[in-house]
Amino acid sequence: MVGRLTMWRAGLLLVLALVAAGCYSVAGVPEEDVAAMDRELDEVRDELAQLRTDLRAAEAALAGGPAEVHPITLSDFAIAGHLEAKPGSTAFEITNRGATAHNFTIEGFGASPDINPAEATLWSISGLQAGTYTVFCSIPGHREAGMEATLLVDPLASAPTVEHEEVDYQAMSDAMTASILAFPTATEGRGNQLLEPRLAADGAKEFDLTVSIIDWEVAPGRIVQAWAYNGMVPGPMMRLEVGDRVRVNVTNELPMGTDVHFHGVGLPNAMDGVAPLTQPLIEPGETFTYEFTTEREAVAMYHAHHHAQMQVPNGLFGVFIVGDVDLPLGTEVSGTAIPADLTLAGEIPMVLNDAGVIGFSLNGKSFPATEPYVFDVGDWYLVHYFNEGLQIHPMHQHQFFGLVVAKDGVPLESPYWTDTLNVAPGERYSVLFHVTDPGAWVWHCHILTHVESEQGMFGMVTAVIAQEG
Ligand SMILES: [Cu+2]
Repeated sequence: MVGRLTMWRAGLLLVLALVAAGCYSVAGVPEEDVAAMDRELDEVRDELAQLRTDLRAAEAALAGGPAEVHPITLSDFAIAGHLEAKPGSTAFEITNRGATAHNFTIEGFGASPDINPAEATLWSISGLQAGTYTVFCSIPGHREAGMEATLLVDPLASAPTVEHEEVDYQAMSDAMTASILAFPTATEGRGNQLLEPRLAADGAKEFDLTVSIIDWEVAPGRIVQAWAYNGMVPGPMMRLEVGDRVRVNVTNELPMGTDVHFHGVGLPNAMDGVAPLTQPLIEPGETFTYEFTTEREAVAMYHAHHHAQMQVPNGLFGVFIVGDVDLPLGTEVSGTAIPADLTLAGEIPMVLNDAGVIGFSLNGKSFPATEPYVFDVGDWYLVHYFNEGLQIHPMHQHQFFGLVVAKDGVPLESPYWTDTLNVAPGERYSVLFHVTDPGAWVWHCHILTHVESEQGMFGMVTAVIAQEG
């Protein structure tokens, strides 16, 4: 622009010079020279016209200012920010403060790209017409979990404030304190309930599983549309002995096909639950029967294999245990004796999940709806971790070391003590704990965004309450 304006001044000088020359030509400059000067004058006029056009465009841009940028914050699971905009061209600076990917979708208009945790993107759009729009995250389950808000598009919409966002640390502290003191909060529904088999005429232990979509209170007041076996998340627990003949009748009431894979159980291939490879898909309304004999001990789980990336995180998982895990009783591990006469005060299945409508959870519940475990000092308890999620979870029990006694149901030749145990998707670990000290001892995943947000504690946290015996 500066260059063009300087040229413009130079042009003016040239015009004046040419006008003076024109006057002079009347007094006797050759006609061909006058014609050349006229051509030059025309060129200068053209250039001036172009400069005026450029100047008007620059003035208009300055008067209108750049398109307004509206700050939007996405979290698990809420949408907040400056939710009003003027029609036409606008932009959203979208920050993901959650622990999982999210996007910002304007109903009937379009969606921003998916944004990873701790990242931000500038989404510029045009053609947005005046009206009231529902905005949400279109990643399955996130809208239902609370990521929905209203965007007002109006010529009189307020402009976003440009000053930097003030962090209210006191409010953050208060929120954390309140969220922790809310533990435990009772919620509707409990998963992992033991399903007693029906003894069939041929001696088989028979179970019925019905698969359907249900309302599930994953956290206090947070109801999601869970995909569930027998109306609970995790599905009912099945416990068997080695050598049992097992029959599991699966009736599908989902809006799509499904199948059931028994993960970690030795099976005939036709019973492996991988449609369409080993069986036809169980279509809506159909029943399929899995039938096999348990051949070895197992700390296993059952879950959908068809569209597992959606069906499992949404709730289609359960615990399947055959026999008991051998404990290294009467031995010494790294200098600590394991009593020969040890009896278990509790055996806890702990199913980990981190995605779908259930999200970060222990046994289908998010803190403070997770179950506390109450023991006396001196008690021993056995935990089976099952990771049905999509991420690793280093599970940390405060104060008590855990003796890892089995991996995927197989007893370890050399058990080992640990206070933090990383559990990857698909893995199961069986861990023996000794309650040595009284108090409320927190027990949680140590990926901190799986347990805490700016709104406080949530997700994969519970506690062992150890009482003086
Ligand atoms: Cu985790």
